[in-house]
Amino acid sequence: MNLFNLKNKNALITGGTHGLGMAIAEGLAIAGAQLIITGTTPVKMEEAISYYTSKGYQAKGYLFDVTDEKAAAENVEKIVNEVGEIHILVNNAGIIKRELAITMPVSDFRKVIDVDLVGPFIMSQLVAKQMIERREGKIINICSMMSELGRSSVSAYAAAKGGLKMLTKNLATEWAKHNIQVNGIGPGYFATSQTEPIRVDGHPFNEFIISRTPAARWGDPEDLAGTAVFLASKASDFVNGQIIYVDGGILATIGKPSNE
Ligand code: GCO
Ligand code: CA
Repeated sequence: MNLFNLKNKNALITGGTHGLGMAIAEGLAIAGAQLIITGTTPVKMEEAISYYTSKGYQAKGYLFDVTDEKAAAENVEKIVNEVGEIHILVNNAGIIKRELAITMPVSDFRKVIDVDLVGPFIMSQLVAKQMIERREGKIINICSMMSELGRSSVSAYAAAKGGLKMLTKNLATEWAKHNIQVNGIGPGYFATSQTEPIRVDGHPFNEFIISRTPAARWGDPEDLAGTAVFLASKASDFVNGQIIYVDGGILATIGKPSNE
């Protein structure tokens, strides 16, 4: 099906060295895209690139911090020279700090906002400049359940991810006329290293998530690939500013009593 084909497209995935970013990158590669992976940890980058290459995907890695606007600008320029124009940008890189608001150091709050919200702004601005010239582009922001819901101990993350949802709508508003589609994916609770501390068997949070999710399981990172391909492809050319929640139904329901 032509609509979902990503042949000859270059896709940049921030934080595509592990977790959800890696599963999204793999989905895009299977649809035909060339991968540009950014990250900050050399060892993880090496492992990721050799994984992608072993699978037969084309992948090149760039080490820089998305919150460093100078490094980001230099690297985007380098990428365009070495790989070519960026057709698809996935703002996936993110961090979380689980601390109660009453005692959370302001510096931690700022750090989360910087990585999860300012980083996507910096990358979108840089990449959109060439997308506007080409009159074509796809930007996908990785949002969260916390784009819609609060949870004790994740105030900075929720503020950043709620902000990222609104940034998505605003960028879509400004850039739709240039044929750039800016949308978001809101993953529910997925089995990744980020959720590992709260996912252990017997941990009350593990049971809570399974009972709170109509699909009655944690998401598998591969569950995101189809939505990522859709939002990266021609199939979504008139979809602007939407957040698609891939959450096993969490946001669809009020939940159920524990005896049900
Ligand atoms: C948490 C989780 C979440 C998830 C995810 C949910 O502590 O509640 O880590 O924040 O990572 O983003 O959509
Ligand atoms: Ca799997």
